[in-house]
Amino acid sequence: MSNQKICVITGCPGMDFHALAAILLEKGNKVIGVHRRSSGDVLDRAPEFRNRENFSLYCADVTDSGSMLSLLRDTQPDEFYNLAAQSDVRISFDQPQLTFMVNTLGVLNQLEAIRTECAWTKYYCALTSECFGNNKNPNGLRDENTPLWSRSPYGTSKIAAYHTVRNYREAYGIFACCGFLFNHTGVHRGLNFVERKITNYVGWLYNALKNHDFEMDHEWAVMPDEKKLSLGNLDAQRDIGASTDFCYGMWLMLQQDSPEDFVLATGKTHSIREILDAAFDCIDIKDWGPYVKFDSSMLRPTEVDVLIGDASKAKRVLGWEPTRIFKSLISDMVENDIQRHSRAA
Ligand code: F7E
Repeated sequence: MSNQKICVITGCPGMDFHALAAILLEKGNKVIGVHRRSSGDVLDRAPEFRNRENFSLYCADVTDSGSMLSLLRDTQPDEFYNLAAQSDVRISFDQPQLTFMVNTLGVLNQLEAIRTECAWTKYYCALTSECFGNNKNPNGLRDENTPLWSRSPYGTSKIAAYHTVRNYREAYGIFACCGFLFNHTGVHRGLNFVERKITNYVGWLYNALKNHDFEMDHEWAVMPDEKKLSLGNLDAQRDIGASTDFCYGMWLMLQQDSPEDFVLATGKTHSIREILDAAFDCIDIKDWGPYVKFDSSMLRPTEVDVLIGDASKAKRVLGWEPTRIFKSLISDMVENDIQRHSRAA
């Protein structure tokens, strides 16, 4: 009997989609990438999946219940990974309703479709460390037992999604579980997120300085204001792991005999200043001060100050551990962004 599974992933072609689809295909499964309607070519942002054996696309929107029903009816998946989200925390303050529609109603639509069309499907929902807000355990860490506290419409939408998943698990016996994922990143990270915004800038700066694209006096380090990197709160601290590691953790969650929720994190935290140090160091700039300016529009009305996760349950039950460390991750991203800007020049 074939072990090949049918796996649906929403949120194609986002960062985690890249890593998770690669893991699932590598294991010999069929992968269906669910994407929203768009006028462009979806696989322009994920060209490695073009014409790939066992990979196909399906156009559907998580906010449209009929479209989720059709998706489940047509594909009858063994595993369903929900990675679709309005995932930008700051934008969630500007677009709270959209955030709730995608992140919460979207989950409800998927679970209803599973309940009515194929109740045997194993379901994973991507949650977030934003669900814990500023709450922490006495040791300063957050784990699966830390009380939930939202500090943004994004956090609220994900907490509501958590309760929805839990209720479908308890009420209908659906294998539905959640991953409280702390920050994670990689070369496919969106340019709006702070660590990628920084590595993208450093990649651009490296090429601009090499090609003498603008006048700059190195001695006095006078950088034209419009060429500086605009950032908000540099004191926030985040627990940052690798997308590839975290996606492997998602897969492990669905290989278990019973559905449980897990925190995935590295257990270490880094301020935005440390991300700047690490990224600029890759191009031998020790003082990033002259290249960075403050932008108040990047501040949030309420912020989560310091995030550190405790993934000991994932280690104990799943055998999961992060393999990539912060500095090598940032250095890979800078290298990738240097190459990208060099090709674009
Ligand atoms: O902000 C500060 C900002 O937007 C990180 C998402 O994947 O991880 C991510 O959420 C920190 C915040 O990520 C800028 O104020 C300063 O304190 O990169 P971020 P996030 O809010 O931590 C969680 C786990 C998710 O689930 C989310 O989907 O950096 N910061 N200056 C800035 N942030 C941004 N974006 N841009 C700035 O210029």
